Amino acid sequence: MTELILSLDVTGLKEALRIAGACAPEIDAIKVGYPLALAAGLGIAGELAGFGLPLIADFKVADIPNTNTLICEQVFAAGFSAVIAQGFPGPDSVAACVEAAHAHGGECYVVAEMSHPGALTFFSAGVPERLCEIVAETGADGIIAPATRPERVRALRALIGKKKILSPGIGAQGGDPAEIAPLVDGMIVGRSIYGAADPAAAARTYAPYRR
Ligand code: 3DU
Repeated sequence: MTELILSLDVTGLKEALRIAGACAPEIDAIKVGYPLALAAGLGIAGELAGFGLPLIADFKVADIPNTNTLICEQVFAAGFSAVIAQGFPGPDSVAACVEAAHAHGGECYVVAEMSHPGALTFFSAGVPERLCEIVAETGADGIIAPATRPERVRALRALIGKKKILSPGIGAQGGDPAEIAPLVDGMIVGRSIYGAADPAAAARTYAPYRR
């Protein structure tokens, strides 16, 4: 199954709730990042809980293990069901996020490769492959991989097997849902849904790619 994950990167609480409510029947999860969490507070998880969808905290957690644990405890106490961490701080830092997530019955995803052009400065030369090894070593639940580079998603799939791949970069960043959906477990879509005049209708255009 390929899920549709709404990246809710708006900065108004009312707007966030209006868009989430309109899109809820068309999506499988909501991703909240710094834009909304900093604007509305971590309590946004409680506000969104009523829609009955998994809530992914995209905080790209990237600190020492103890700080990662403290961050993730806050994330899961607030009601999120998954957290996204960076893998470059190393396996012990990732393990701290995975342990906190699993202790709360949640999930932890690790950024293996980012989707924007400049990502290749550091997410190259074997680094994403090493990050996939860290995912395996730590028992993380999956990776974030770029919809803008389907060939890279295929290469990373070969390394992580049945673990999940969630993929941002569809729509506004140029990724094609028809090409990426068969390769991944979750399509992460932000602006092309929440920025549309009718977000629910925009979300429905992804229905053919939700399997
Ligand atoms: O480009 P969009 O508006 O569809 O939003 C994509 C979301 O996914 C956004 O929250 C961004 O911060 C996040 N993301 C990437 O776009 C690329 C990554 O490699 C990781 C996360």
